[in-house]
Amino acid sequence: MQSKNITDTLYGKKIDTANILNISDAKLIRNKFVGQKNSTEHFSNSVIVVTGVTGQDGSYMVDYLLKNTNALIFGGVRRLSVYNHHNLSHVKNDRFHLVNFDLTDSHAISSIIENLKPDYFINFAAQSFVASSWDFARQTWQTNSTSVLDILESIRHHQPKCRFYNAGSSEEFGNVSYSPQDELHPLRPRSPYGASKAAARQIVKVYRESYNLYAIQSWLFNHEGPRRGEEFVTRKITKGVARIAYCVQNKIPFSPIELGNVNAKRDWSDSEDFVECVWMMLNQEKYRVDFDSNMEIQEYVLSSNETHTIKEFVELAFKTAGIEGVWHGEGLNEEFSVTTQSANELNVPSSVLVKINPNFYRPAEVELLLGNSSGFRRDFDWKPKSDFYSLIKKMVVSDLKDAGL
Ligand code: NAP
Ligand code: G4F
Repeated sequence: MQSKNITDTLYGKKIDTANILNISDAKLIRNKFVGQKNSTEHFSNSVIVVTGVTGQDGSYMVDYLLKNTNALIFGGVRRLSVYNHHNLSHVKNDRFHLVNFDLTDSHAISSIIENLKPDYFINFAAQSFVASSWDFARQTWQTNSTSVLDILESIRHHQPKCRFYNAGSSEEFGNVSYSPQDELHPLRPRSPYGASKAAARQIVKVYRESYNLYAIQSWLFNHEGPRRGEEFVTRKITKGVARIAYCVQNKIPFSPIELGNVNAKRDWSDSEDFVECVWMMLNQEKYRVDFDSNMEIQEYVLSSNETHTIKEFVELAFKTAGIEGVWHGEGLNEEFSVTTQSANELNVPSSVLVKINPNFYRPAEVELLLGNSSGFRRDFDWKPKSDFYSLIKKMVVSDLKDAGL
């Protein structure tokens, strides 16, 4: 009984499966909303299905849509044994509902599209962790590729006017042949994950061209934020920094953060910037500054147009928490330790902040990613609000706050 109570109130919120609608109840809400529709414009009073809403991008997308549209939004969530809705716990709005939905169940996909007849289907659900894609290659393929085909088939049969967005990845470029990578760069994936997104890209294109669907997949370079999953390198670092900062403040000895390839380079943006771009891409006639009605809809690269090593991220994250460090050693013996000056000032109980653990190396690595999003920035007259420095600060400050600092 005791353990049930603890699980039920994990993250201070009760699990309430009654809040997750079955498809019949969702359909009633949808029909009532559509009955009250007061505009015929595609992007007004829309019905939108967003998948992956418990994750980073899906939850930010919901925030964006609730703030910037008058749409009715259904967030697809799969049944799990333990509550995992903490990225959504702040959302209280009559225009947002959760529906039971597993991407690997083609009947569920079909039922959602047939019954809810969405104007938009925004697919952020995926097996999104590259490192796990070697361990679960088939499940990655099923979730990231086959399911996309299932969604397209359902849209074509039941709701061909539905606009479909699928989250593609810079991992599709993989072993890059030139930098920066733009929309013309060849697909050279290095992981089952990258291959699954490249396959999805091809089928989205085929359905767009064969059936004249508004179906697109952008190339998203890495994007982060305080809601980022804790196994991805940025959040692993900022969580680790907060843990160590807490130990330093309370004079508790600490263990270092353990990382793999710290020389890899990534092009990092803010997830909150990108969800806005996704909505703009789905409404090109409204947001493209150069739009004319003969134009084909386009797929775009989204990136910061800067690349940084994992090492740089580490240095800045610790610096933001007031801890200065320095790299020394090579290969597996490389370490990031508190500088002598910082050690004296802070009177730290341990000195090694980061060490290398080869278990975090991958069977094949993408060493460098650097995007060129000038196409999107030009066509939509858009620029990001966040940069590398403000992103790190936002993530570290959030994790320090969670640690009570
Ligand atoms: P994320 O935080 O890992 O979220 C993934 C979401 O997918 C979670 O809500 C997860 O639900 C859901 N999901 C996984 N399998 C599912 C299934 N079988 N049925 C229903 N839902 C399922 O990922 P993210 O960072 O927000 O990324 C969103 C999308 O963008 C993904 O497609 C990812 O591949 C792509 N992308 C991300 C980045 C990036 O840097 N963030 C870059 C390029 C592309 P649970 O909570 O139940 O696990
Ligand atoms: O944070 P990561 O796990 O992200 P990765 O592999 O770049 O994938 C993310 O971005 C893709 C877009 O390019 C998305 F499509 C994908 O869904 C995901 O969101 O790793 C970043 C880099 C890699 O080079 C990795 O080898 O960091 C390196 N790294 C070094 N040590 C580590 C670690 N990565 C993780 N996760 N954990 C480490 O300890």
